Amino acid sequence: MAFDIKMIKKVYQKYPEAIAAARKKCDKPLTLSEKILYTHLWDGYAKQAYTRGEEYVDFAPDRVAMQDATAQMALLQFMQAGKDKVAVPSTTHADHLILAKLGADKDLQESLNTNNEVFNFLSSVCDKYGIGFWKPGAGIIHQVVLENYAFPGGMMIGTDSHTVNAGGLGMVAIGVGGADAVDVMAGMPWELKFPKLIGVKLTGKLSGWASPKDVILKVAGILTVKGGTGAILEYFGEGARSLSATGKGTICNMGAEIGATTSTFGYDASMERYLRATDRDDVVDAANEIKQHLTGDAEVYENPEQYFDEVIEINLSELSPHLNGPFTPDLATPVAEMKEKAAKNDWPLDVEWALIGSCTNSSYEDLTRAASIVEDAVSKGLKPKAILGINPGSEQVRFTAERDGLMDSFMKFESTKIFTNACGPCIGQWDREGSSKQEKNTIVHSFNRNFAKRADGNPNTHAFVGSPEMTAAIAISGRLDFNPITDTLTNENGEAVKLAEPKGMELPENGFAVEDNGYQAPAENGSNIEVVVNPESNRLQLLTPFSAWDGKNIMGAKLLIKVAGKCTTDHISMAGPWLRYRGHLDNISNNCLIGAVNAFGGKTNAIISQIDGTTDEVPNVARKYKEAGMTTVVVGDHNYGEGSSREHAAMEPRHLGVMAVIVKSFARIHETNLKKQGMLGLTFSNESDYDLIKEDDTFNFTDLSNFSENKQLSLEVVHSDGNADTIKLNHTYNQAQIDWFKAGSALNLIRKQNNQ
Ligand code: MIC
Ligand code: SF4
Repeated sequence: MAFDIKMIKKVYQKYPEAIAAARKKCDKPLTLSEKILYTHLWDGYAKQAYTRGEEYVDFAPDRVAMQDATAQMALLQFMQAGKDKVAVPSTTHADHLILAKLGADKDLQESLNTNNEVFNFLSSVCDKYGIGFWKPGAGIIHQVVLENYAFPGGMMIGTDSHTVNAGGLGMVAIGVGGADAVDVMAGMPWELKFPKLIGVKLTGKLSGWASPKDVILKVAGILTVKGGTGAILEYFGEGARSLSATGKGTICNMGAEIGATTSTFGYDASMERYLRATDRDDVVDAANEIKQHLTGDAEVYENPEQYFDEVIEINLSELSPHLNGPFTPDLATPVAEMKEKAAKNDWPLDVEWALIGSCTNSSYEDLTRAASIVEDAVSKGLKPKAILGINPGSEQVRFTAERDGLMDSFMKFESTKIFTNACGPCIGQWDREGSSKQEKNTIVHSFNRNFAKRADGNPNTHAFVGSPEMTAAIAISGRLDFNPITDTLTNENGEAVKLAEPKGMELPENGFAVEDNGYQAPAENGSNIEVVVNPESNRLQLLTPFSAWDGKNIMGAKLLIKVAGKCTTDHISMAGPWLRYRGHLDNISNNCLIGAVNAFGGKTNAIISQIDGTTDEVPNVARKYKEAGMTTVVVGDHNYGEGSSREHAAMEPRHLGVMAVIVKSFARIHETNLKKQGMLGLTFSNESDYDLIKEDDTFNFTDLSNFSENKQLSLEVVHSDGNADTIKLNHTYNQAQIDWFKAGSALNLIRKQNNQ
């Protein structure tokens, strides 16, 4: 039986009438995305049609998911909201904090020792407030959600950008910051700008080495890291139906890498198969009753150009394997072109590590396809040149894979390392030998992100993203430019052999199995449970509310840093070793913007303090300004805050006295996180004004006291020679969001409302 089946049935019960109301107002055939959005309006059935990409709308998501690294801050905020219990089914998953080093068992035990305080905190908060807790080792949040909670036509939010993975089961699942999760858990509406819609028509059928991962690697190449911003990608067509549900999950998962709000697929037989295999016949039965509502209307898919804002078409039969990277997930290269491109760009060709796993590609099907490559290589007398590392997605996948001999297959390579069912190297939780040497090197993995320093902390590690089967093939060849379709390898007997095409199994023949799935149900009544946070703790710190705006124009602000080029959330608040401070705002603020490149001088973590002219690390300078009672601003380039949902990237600058972040453009989640934390997230009206900003400028927000919806703000930039430029700044704040700014944060408002 599925978790929360009553809630799912209730959602489905509403569907026919809610969709009828939406049809009436929209007066046109509906896409799947619209159906899900209009059935989840906070105010009940549709009373109007919304303008995509423009209007803010209140929604009522069905559930919330959080992972350990973001849940700490989300739950610390929820504890301040004054509620006894969460208003919708919610779960927390312990997956990010486990370091990959020696192998699954030892690493898990070590992680339990080092993170004990945090795991106990999460476990007791969950117990108290009615939140399901998936213990360390249970698996990666998105794989566990897909296996247990995702349902066609549902809407969920999660404090992780790859929450979008649940689109593989036909959900609208959206990544958010913790403060958004607090809204929903506190029983309040959740606001989102009504997304634009991009239709992706998939024709043909995958074959040979091409995999679902290659679909999204190709889409990323087409749309780039910001091409999906503010949009839902809806996949359809015969090609879509030919993909497995977990394959669909892979495609939706990496939609985060193109900035998409989310991605989704219509309900089909693959989803039915997956739901049944994961013991959810009850969901299938309920879904089948309203089947026609759980996919887009036929007219939409016949004439997509009329109903989507943009349409992309991909013929799966023509798709070839890709490797994307280095340093950005949208730099797509078909493997057939890698030889030439790698040589031209001087990318190191020798590969030391090939890693399979992450929420993107750690399903049973993924492991079977990769294992088939390993088996083939062994049978042909090939030995791997690179080390193969594997993180299974969940305990259920691991247990079943072990039962079915897949782990034995991987272990036929002596050097293989099986790590815990967790994020591991994907988020820098990897104790890679020798990585401190800063050597230029290449790794290949089946993850989704490959930003600089992300996997092993070494800025010179060139990480490339590929499918699990390509990753396995590269582990064997040890070469980045290996093309398994055309190239041969030399085996132990000196013979030239070719790898066979991967073979996989969508679902385990004998069904999934697991002994202990690692789930901990919350207490029925948590009122007596005490959540203790030690005031001396290094890891956890209760939050002190940010102060409210004094209503005056901000005058005399200084530049903290003008960032040049790519600035992801990994640059703003690095993960890896810093994950340990995710529950302690003051301590984690010591990583604030340390990865961002200073536009003056091109270095990271070296800026000049305008107080005393000394060069110091970003957090130190920020603390000096704060101590001196001076406000600061951050200036940045395009797609600022791309990547993670971590609100630390907004809270840290806020904590250190930054009041405004002014950039050419924002990534969606980060922009909202800034607003939620009571900051000004602004964009240059004229992009080239970025070039006007000098290191020792002073900033005056001259009309902030009239901050209002749809009205630009003016910024006076006073240069050290006394000259000044007045420039215009755009913003996307609506009235409610302006109220967050005035209150000092969205949470301050909630608290106020609860105390009334
Ligand atoms: C990531 O993949 O970057 C993370 C780590 O999962 C983040 C969340 C976090 O920073 O904790 C994400 O994707 O949102
Ligand atoms: Fe974990 Fe990596 Fe997935 Fe983020 S992308 S949730 S770090 S596995």
